Amino acid sequence: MSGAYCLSQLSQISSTKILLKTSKFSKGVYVKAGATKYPTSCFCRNVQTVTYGIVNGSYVPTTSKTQQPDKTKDNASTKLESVGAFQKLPMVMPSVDILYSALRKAKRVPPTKGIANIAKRERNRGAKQLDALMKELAVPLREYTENFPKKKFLHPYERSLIELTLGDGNYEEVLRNVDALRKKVVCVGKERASICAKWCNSGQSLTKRDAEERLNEGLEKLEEIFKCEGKAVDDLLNVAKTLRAMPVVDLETPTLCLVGAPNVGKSSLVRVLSTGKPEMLKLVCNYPFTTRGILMGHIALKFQHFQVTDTPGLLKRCDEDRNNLEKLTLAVLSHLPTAILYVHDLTGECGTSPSDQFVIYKEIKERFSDHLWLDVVSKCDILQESPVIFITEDSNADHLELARYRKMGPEGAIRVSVKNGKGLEELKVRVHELLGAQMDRIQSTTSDEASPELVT
Ligand SMILES: Nc1nc2c(ncn2[C@@H]2O[C@H](COP(=O)(O)OP(=O)(O)O)[C@@H](O)[C@H]2O)c(=O)[nH]1
Ligand SMILES: [Mg+2]
Repeated sequence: MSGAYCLSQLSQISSTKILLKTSKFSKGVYVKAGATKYPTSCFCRNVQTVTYGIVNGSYVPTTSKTQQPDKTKDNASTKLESVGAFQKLPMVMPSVDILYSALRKAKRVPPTKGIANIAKRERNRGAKQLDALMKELAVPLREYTENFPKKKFLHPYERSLIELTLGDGNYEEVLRNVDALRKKVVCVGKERASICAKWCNSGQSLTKRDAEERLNEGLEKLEEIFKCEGKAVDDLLNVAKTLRAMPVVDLETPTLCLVGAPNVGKSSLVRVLSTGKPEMLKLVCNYPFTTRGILMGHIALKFQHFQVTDTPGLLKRCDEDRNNLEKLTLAVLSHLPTAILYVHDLTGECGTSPSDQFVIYKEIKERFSDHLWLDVVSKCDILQESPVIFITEDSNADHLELARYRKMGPEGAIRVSVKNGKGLEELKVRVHELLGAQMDRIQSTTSDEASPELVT
């Protein structure tokens, strides 16, 4: 293994790995869902947290103690992965490393023993070396295409992450390109090996020199193909790196998710609430964003472990106009069982007017009303007595609820400041209560599904 390869592999290991845990649950279970039976097994995975089945049209976590052989590998359109699939992606070698390692190995392949005739021995050596090169190049590519999960089998949260960060269809396209390269390598490799193995050409038997030439031509051809089209593998390597760096949420650990407009103080609060230093998870959005980060922290309280994370800020606009970072926030809230800490900045500092924040808040609250919820008004150290009204707004059009929101935030909201510490103790207590309630929810869901009706 080359040094370059080792380094590149190391760089692909994400810090978020620590969030994964080995599952106690088995896989490959059939859950009876109404009249329809859906297999929920997951392919090629031995680490799993919660599997998802489709029950009455929605994703429901399923667990079981029995095991079913994985007979449904190819036809299970309803097989769904648990979260954490990105941390289990195969390590991808850079294309140059695959190529040079394959060339080195192929060139060491000796001819079959006991061939006395020199020309024949050379032909045999050439054919074997070309065959070996073809295999050394094709095998890793096959492993990648087989072991990168099919998007449709992923947990909906991770499917959204793929679409939002790589762009719609790009994940599949990269895998298709890798497979096309593999097919080409196999086709050309076989063809060149058989040309090399031929003992004659137009009635003239091939000499040792002819065989050597054919071997070199074959090696060069395969090398050329791999050099020209190896970009597919490097694209896959980048895809793997990007996906491994994605925020991972363990579905069995209660998670507090901070939501609100941009710059309202979400990340600052994640830092305050985290015990230990939160990790910065880079969101490498190639289409069309540059690198952004999301803070992910952990809360250890009274022997319990919780997760806390912020989300990209939401603006006042309709879903069609939302950028991918905003869509990511919605994906987190739609697909993950998180408790929400909604942050309101009524100071006008964040750039989104309180009335716009009110509109966003109302929409999100309505949409995700089933989530456990806590509201905070941030930056109370600089909060003025008189409500902030942006010049562009018509304050006469205010209704009572908005006027109240501008002044106090939503009913029951806690006022906090990370600058002077006000309200933080109360916030921590309330957050702990909220996460405790979230834990109860998770446990009751798990025990509800601990004994699903099994169909064998
Ligand atoms: N005065 C004051 N500024 C704050 C407070 N919390 C956050 N900020 C500032 O508000 C800005 C945005 O904060 P940040 O946590 O990055 O917001 P996010 O975009 O919602 O994650 C930063 O400049 C913070 O220093 C606070 O309690 N008081
Ligand atoms: Mg932030």
